[in-house]
Amino acid sequence: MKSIKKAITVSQLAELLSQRSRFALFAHTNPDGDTLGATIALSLVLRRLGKYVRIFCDTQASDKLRNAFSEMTEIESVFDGKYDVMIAVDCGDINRTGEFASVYDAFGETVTVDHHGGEYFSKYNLVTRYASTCQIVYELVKEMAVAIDPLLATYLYMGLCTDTGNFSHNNTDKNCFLMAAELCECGAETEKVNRVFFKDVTLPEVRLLGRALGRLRTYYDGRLVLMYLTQKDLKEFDADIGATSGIVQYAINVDSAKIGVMLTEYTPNTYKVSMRGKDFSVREVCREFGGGGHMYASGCMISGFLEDVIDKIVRVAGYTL
Ligand SMILES: [Mn+2]
Repeated sequence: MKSIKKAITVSQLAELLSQRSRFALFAHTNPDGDTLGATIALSLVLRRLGKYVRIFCDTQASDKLRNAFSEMTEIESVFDGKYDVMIAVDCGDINRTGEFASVYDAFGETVTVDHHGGEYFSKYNLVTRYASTCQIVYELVKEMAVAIDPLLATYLYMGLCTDTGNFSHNNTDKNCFLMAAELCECGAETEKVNRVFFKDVTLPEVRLLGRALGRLRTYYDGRLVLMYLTQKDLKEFDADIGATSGIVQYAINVDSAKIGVMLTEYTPNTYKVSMRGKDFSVREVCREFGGGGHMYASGCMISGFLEDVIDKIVRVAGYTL
């Protein structure tokens, strides 16, 4: 256990980085655009300064991402090497470092760079409540007076654009647009980032979406919108469960919907349930089934025959709808 855990400023981090030479960076488990963008951006900055850097993440980025952004293929899933400093990027708690949590926790010189604002778990903590961790790395880049080339600009843009839902969530403020403007000027590949993260779908994904939409059901005058997919569907389109992740959004996007529900058969007769709420907290509904999550985005697992599972969800949601 580390004894002191303290907050540091951007300039203190810049100084610390300049004094050390070997760095292990950690992106969070099931990496998103922000952790990947911020971690790789930080690695580019450190290497530009002549430092030795390796990046670890216990989950590989998707084929789609690795094909589009070659730097992502350098991310390692097995820990190795000797370092002066370990940095957890975009991790709100130590469990976000996944399989590296014990290695990380046992090390003395650790730094968190994050925007979630959880409890400090590193020796040094640069935690700012921005929309994305990439904004903190951007400040660091400014502080260290590193020139922003198109590659660095692209990775900084990646986290900014994905954690703001392509500049549409309510965390999007003037500073997000100002940063985006400068990154554009520096040659960020904004169109490519936008396409890969927000537009590209695989054939199995779009076929599953079609199947789910064809089965759309509504309850309570359209306030509950529900869809489902079975293991048979997944097999038919040669898809894994990850290919269904965006589908629930189509349910909640229906203008009358307060709750959007997507059921996917995970193992025979056990359903992974994703819920989205609109001005309505779905967390309580999921808690009834032993799940949880955020107010407007929650999930749970329910076992049973499909129609029984649907009946249960409709009944429980109906208490408060
Ligand atoms: Mn983030």
